Amino acid sequence: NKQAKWWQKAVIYQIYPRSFYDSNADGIGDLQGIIQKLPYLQELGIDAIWLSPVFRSPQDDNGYDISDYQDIDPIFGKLEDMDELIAEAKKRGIRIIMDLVLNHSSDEHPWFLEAKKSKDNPYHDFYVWRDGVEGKYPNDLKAAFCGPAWEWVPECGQYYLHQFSVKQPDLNWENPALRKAIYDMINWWIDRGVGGFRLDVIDLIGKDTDNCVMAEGPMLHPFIREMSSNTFQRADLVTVGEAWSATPERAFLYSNPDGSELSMVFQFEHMVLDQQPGKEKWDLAPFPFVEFKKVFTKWQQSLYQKGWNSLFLDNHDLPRAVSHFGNDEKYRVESAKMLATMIHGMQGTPYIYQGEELGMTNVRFDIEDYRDIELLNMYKERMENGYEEQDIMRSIYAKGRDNARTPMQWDESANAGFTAGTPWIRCNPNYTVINAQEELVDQDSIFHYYKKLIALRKKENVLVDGWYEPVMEEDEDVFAYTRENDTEKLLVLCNFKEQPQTRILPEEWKNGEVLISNYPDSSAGGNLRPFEAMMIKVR
Ligand code: TEU
Ligand code: CA
Repeated sequence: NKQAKWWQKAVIYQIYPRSFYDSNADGIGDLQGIIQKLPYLQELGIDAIWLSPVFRSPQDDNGYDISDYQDIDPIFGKLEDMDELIAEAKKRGIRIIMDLVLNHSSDEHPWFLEAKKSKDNPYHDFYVWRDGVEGKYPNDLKAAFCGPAWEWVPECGQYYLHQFSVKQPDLNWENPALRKAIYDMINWWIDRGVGGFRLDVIDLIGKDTDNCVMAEGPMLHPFIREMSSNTFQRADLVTVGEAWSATPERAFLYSNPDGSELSMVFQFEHMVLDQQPGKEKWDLAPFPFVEFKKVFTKWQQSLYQKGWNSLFLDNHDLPRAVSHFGNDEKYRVESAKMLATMIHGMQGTPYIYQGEELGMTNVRFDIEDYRDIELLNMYKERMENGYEEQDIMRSIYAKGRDNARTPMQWDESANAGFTAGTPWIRCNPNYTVINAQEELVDQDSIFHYYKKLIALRKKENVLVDGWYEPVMEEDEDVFAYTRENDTEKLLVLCNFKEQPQTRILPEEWKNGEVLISNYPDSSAGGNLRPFEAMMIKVR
């Protein structure tokens, strides 16, 4: 039997640093703040922290616009703070995963400042340029944050490509000198002791610009393999690529067990089902529950022994899991635990997004209180295009990225105990009832439930290596599946609805041992209360 890799048994916690904990009262979370909260994370039992970008950045897109990959932004601290975080986390058995944004840099990166001076500048070719005349774009490509993906630079008489904001010019991976500079930078971080990397929109780096192919371009996998062999393979790291376009077939390459590319990718098929096909995430559609289950089945079964899944229901770009898929009012606690059971029972590496372990919820602000560039650009564009304001706001409440970016709710004191100053974004007013302090003392809290789930993953091998088989896949209310290896078999049973359910379950389950459940007296009798969930060991 092949030995599992450390990251196949790990649970990873994502921190969005500016919203986690502010140590110096400037209203922005920082590295010293994370260091102070390490005991909390150790208590939860996680193995690694994925840190959203803390590199030097003008913060146009909250750090996903990097102007120096080898320094820390002063709002977060200094390089020494980063070294201290790596060392302090290590003492607690926690590795630090950094978030590399390699598809684009900031327009304030020294490379771009040089590149835009002239066509002959040695750095010009670090970015993607096309000749043209002002006012006539090279093609119709649109930027993710609204408007055309091209920006005119008079000094060069050329346009540069930016798939995200104007301040995020795309890097030109075709240029070997750029690739070498990136590999050197990655190795510099590996030598500083990081535990791995999350690779932002990695599916975009192999683009074929002239044919408007951005995702999964022809050079994508050759570039990843070259990067991996020059960097990641030097150490026992975890690497996770963000790949919105991934299919299982692609994931075989990305997460090939031979280690030639990455450890795993984030794919988003389960996250985009409740939007209108071919439209934007703001164009809401009903949530197709049966389809949702089938997407999980497809990924669970296809990647079995051929790759590795990332398991998640939220992150810094997505709505809060309990608001998105559960019930964030009457059954908030039950449904948050139910969702956790569903995702932590699967094969792959589970990711917990900060505050998910508390059941933090979406927020409803007035437009002035939002901060996210994507959301604000969309609001402006749709207002100009004559959309109804209330429809725009409904989309923002459902899908806006700031839902996930309100400050971590530590306690019931002012500003949720996140800062002694004025927070960069308002807190969710429900922090007086939803906060870490309350949940740490309450043994039945969502926090303690996550703690148990994490501990269970360390104990039950079948959670790591078992085959996934769906049960009652066409059922409109219940999400059920089994996990099975040579010696063990587990049943995961989740009621996704607030209505009680009765199902006839196979005899062999009825005498199983309830390993964990979100009601004090669950049994596999086939009666499920609102959002009831359990894991049962059948043998
Ligand atoms: O997100 C990738 C991405 O495609 C996003 O635009 C995504 O579609 C959107 O946020 C969903 O609402 C990554 C980062 O996770 C995101 O925070 C960055 O803004 C983006 O890349 C650019 O670096
Ligand atoms: Ca601060």
